[in-house]
Amino acid sequence: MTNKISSFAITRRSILGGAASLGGLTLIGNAGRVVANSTAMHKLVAEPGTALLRGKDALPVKIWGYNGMAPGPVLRVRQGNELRVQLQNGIHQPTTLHWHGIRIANAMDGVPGLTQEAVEPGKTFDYRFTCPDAGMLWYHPHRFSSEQVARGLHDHHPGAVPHPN
Ligand SMILES: [Cu+2]
Repeated sequence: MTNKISSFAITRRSILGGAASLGGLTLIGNAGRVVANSTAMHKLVAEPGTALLRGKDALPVKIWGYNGMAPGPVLRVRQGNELRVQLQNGIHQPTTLHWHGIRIANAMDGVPGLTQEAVEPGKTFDYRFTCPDAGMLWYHPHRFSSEQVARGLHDHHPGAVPHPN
């Protein structure tokens, strides 16, 4: 497995196991990266990577992941704080980041053709919003979602974790 360590601001390790089920396949990804209470600009690069299927004879499989990992990093944000994430598109399809279930301004909601233009290959988009509610939520692309999520572009279910003060 390629453990691609990104420029992501890692402040502590997640206790989550790093496994995610995708359409009956179980991927053993990297343990979730947790970014605690940080208002720095974080970077999520949608890009190819590798992961191991579960099993003693598992072989690496090609995936798309955030920072090359599936699932992508856990983003832990204190309720009421701002989350800033730069998405960089390193795959060959347009993509976005949708913040599933988080009550944010439409312009940050990542629905191409409705709330923003899709982020073309090689381009970036800066997401910036305040997390109003405590909860365990997740992020994923909202362009060609059935393919992009299935290939590994998602965080843990749940993933982004605003929590109470
Ligand atoms: Cu969703």
